[in-house]
Amino acid sequence: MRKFFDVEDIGNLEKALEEARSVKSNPFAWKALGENRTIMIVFFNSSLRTRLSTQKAALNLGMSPIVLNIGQDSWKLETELGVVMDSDKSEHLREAIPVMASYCDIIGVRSFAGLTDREFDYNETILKQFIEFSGKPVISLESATVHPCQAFADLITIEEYRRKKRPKVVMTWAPHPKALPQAVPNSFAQWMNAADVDFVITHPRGYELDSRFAGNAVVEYDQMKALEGADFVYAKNWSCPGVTNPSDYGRILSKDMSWTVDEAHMAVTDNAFFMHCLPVRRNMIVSDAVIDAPTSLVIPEAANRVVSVQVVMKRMLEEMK
Ligand code: AN0
Ligand code: CP
Repeated sequence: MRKFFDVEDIGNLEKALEEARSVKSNPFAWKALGENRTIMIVFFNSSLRTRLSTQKAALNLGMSPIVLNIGQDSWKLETELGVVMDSDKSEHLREAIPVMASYCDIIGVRSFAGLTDREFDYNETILKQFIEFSGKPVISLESATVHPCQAFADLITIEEYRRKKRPKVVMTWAPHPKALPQAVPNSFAQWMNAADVDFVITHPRGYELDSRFAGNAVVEYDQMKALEGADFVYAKNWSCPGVTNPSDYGRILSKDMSWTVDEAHMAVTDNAFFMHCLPVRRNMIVSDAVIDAPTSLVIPEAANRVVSVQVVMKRMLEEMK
């Protein structure tokens, strides 16, 4: 595996889930694989889970992690090609990437969407430079349009908790005070479309996800109707993807608090489990009662972040042998 970005990169999902189960039940079984190997974990943005789970998974595999926070620990990096570098950015990705790559065997990158230039974001301009200029396997740790380690962990969690062969999974938009990227809902949609689940997306009009990720998923604009009979409720805020109106890209179109997932929303489900990738704003995205209920999976879901990224790194290491 040279890159982990799309659901296709992991291949057969049943096989991946089986591998996740063995990694979870025996996390140190592949400790020899990572001997004398290094993963460079590069952050352009904040993180709690991704930073810690990726390091933990590397250690489980016997690999050494190096973490770099761009702009805090390093020089500020220019990401656009062909510009006159007269701003506060001292170094270009074009040099920084091959230098970082020369110190490691795998690179993981977190670089959020800027939410101002749709083309720059949706072309994955930064991640593509990492793939092109590093010559090393690259893992997206949430790049402009995708967060595959999260979606894989979400799928592992659904597989662990499902009470039906083909559960109904509803992804609902929820309000948030700041404009957030579409990476999490994009990847979740892409992975759910590939999985054996009955998948429904609900959001206010204008929040339609790019068809590259939403595929043929059912979109129901009536949130309550969408939630009826759900087995899993996956809440997430995202800003306008700019599909119907490109000039709205990255904007907040609604702060409608009636979309906050509370007990009234959960009451129409089939005693659904609640999921969120975290970090979550309480009483904006979800009420205290719902996130604190025994049906909330947010903590086991976060714990599975070690498992998902460990499967990915394990496969990359196996190909290096
Ligand atoms: C980010 C997002 O919505 O993409 C990271 C989520 C994993 N969330 C925030 O910035 C709050
Ligand atoms: N879910 C997730 O990626 O969390 P962090 O932003 O804290 O890494």
